[in-house]
Amino acid sequence: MPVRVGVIGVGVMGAEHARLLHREVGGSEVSAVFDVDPARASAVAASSGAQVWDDPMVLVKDESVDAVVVASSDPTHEQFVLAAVAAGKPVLCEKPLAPDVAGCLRVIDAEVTVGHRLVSVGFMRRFDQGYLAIKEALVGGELGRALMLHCVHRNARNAPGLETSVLISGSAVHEIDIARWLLEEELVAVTVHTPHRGAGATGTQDPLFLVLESASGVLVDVEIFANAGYGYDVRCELVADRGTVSLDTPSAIAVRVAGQVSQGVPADWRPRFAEAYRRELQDWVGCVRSGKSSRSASAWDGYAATQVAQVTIEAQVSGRRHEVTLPDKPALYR
Ligand code: ISE
Repeated sequence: MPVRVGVIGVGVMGAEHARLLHREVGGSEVSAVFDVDPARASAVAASSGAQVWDDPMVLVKDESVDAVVVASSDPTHEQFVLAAVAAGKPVLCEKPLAPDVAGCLRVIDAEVTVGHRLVSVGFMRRFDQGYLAIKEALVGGELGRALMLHCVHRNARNAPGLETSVLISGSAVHEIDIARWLLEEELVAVTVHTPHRGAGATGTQDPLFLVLESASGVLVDVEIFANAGYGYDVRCELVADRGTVSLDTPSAIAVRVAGQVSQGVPADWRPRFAEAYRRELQDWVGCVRSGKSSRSASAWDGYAATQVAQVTIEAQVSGRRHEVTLPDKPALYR
C-alpha cells in the first residue's frame, strides 16, 4: 500500500513536493491537500488526485492520511508539526522547523514525550550528491582533519525590501545546517561582517559574510548574497590538512562557439536542488513505510539551525562575535 501523504501548504515548495510525491517518488500518493488559498489547493488536488481539506488540523488526524508534509508559511510550521506528532504521524517539515527557538523546543519536547522520531526537517542539501561526496571524502580520512569550510550562497534576485535577517534565517540557515552535518559537531560562535552593499540590495544589508566556529575549532565562512544578479550559485570547499574537496555549480553542458565557452547558471534553488528534493522525499517515504529513522534533519537539527541563525542575526546587528550555547542533546537524537 502506498504511503498516503497529506500536504499542508501548496505554494511554490508544497506544490512541488505534491508533484514529486504523486509522479516521481515510489510508494507514495497525495491523499489530502490544504492551503489558505482554496484555488491553489484545488489545482494541486486536481493534478494529484487528492482531496481538498478546509481545516488542516482535521486533515492531519484523518485516517486517509498516513504522513504529513508541512510547507505552509514559516510561522505556521510549529502548530502543524505538533498536530502530526500528537496524531502519531510522521511529518516532513520544510525549513525552518519554527522561526523561533521556543517553537523548536516545544516540538522537541513533544517528540521526546512520544519517545520515537516522527519529525524530519527539509534541509534537502543533505541529499545533494555533491554535498554527499564532500562528506564521503571527509569521512574517508584521505583528506585528513577538517580545517576550514568555504561557502558561497548567491541568489540572482530576492524579494525587494527583504529584511537583512531573512538572508540569515531563510538562506544562510542551509549552510548552518550543512556545516553541522558535514563536520558532525555543533557551531559555537559566529561573527558577521558587512561588505559594501550590492547594487540590488534595496535597503537590505546584502551581501553578508559570516564566520562560524565549530566546537573543535573548524572555521566556516559563508558569503550570502541575495541579489547577485547573474544566477543561483552555491559552492562549498572543505579544506583539510592533506587536501581539499569542493563543490561547484554543476552544469549539464558547456557551449563552445566563436572562441568562447559558456555554461548555464541555475535561475534559483529549485532546478539546482531538484534531485535532492526528490531523494529527500524518497528517503522519507521509504522510512515511513519501514519505520526506520529518516536520514533527514531531525527536530534537534531544526532547533540547532534556528538557534544558530538567531545568534547570527544578533551578531549581524552588534558587529561583535557571539557565542552559541545549546542544552544537552536529548537521548532521542544522539
Ligand atoms: C530559499 O528559501 C531556500 O530555501 C533556498 O534553498 C535557498 O537557496 C534560498 O536562498 C532561499 O531564499
